[in-house]
Amino acid sequence: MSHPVYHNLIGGQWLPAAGGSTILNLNPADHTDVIGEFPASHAEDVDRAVQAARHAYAAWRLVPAPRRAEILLRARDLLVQRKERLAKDMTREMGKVLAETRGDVQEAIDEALYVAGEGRRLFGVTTPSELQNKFAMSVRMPVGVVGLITPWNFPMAIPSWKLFPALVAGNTCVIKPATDTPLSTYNLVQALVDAGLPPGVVNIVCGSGSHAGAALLDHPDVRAISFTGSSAVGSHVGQRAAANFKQVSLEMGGKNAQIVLDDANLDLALDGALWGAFGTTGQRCTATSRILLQRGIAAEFTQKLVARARELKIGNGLDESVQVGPQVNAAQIETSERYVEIARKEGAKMLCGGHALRHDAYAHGTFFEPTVFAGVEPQMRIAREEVFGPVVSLIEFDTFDQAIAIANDIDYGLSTALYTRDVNRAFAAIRDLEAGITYINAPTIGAEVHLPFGGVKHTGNGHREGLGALDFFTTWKAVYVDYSDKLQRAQIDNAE
Ligand code: UN1
Repeated sequence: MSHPVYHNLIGGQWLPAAGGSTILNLNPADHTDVIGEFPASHAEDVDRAVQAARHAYAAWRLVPAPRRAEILLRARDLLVQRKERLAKDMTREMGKVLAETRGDVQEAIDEALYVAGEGRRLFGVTTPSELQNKFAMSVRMPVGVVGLITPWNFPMAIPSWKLFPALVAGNTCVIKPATDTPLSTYNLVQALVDAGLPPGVVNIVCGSGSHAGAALLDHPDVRAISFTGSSAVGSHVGQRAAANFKQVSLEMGGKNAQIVLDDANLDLALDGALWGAFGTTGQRCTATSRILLQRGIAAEFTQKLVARARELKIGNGLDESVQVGPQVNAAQIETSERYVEIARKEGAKMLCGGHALRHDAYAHGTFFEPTVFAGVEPQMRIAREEVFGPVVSLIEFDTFDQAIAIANDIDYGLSTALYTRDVNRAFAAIRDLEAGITYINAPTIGAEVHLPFGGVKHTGNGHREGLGALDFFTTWKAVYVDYSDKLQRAQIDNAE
């Protein structure tokens, strides 16, 4: 069957990769369903895209920010109109269930509204000068051409977190989407183009990280890189960007803990655990991958969790009754299988799941059963390393202080959740959990776009998306206006 062929978007034109090679994009629920063929780009394509972005920057930076924001608002309206189609495209492309891909498109819609408002804010700071008849202020300037490297698990939301603030601030962009999910990036950028975004302001270059991604990192005209992906790749991205004097924002892995105290509303904590661990088939950087259970409720919680995990309906996410879609590709299935083996060897007890599904309706997809390990000790690899699949570990503890210590005793620091009715412990946890995000009586997933998103330790390098993104996509300029009509020497003429 014939399938669509997509090209890169460079300077407003759709161009194949110079080398002519392509990558097939397959439906992870059914590999016989080909989404399309996308360019496998190399340094030459990236260079063209960066030149187009450089060219467009000259005019785009001068468009008043409120006007730039209006394009985002128009794109938002188009995303609202197209939401259902784009959600279906996304489910076909990366597998998560329709309710969730609708949520992913909605996140881009929310981001557009939030960031468009910033077009009339982009606040700077005025401050008194130490000298008379002198005015002092700080204003935000765009950075220039920015490179965006985005993952497959939120293939529209995460590109929107990066593109929209970059654009409203006056930057021009080259985006390299994950090889598993270019179509959702196309759909997002198409909305911007249809909303009137001038050619070259956003360029798409598809291809692998090692070719297209690396070329973006090395390109001398790219001023900043915003990356979301694994900590292993992020470390490499950070070092390479630093060697090229680029600003870099890294959003990486997690090993997120949900803590359940004896006094918690157990049913609420169960709902949260199931959604946090198996929503998006466990493929969120915010996914719940450790559940810390206080001794008094551990047995009951474990038994109920396993019973409910077994009931989850696995299948093609286009079927509205399905709760858990496929993993995105065969490599992710191998990772889940590998960690199941690691956990078993370490002595963890597998209570359900643990296998890829390959029979009948699952034969052409990459499906993995929701998997629960009990008897997990904090030092085990299964308790410390990110799996990025539907695999969750249960760890028991006696005291609240132990729970906080276990939660913190990992390399990552993205999201955390505490279920309790004790307000004092809730506030102590908010203070003491080492993470960029803490939820009280809500699961580890589900961040809203207008709060800061990001983590500490190996999860990030200090930047934040959402509230904070404009700090990354702008650079401060200090401005002094001396209206005294004479030379005034700071630190000298006004000295005591
Ligand atoms: C991610 O997994 O990379 O907070 C992002 C959440 C979503 C975003 C997740 N809004 O779970």
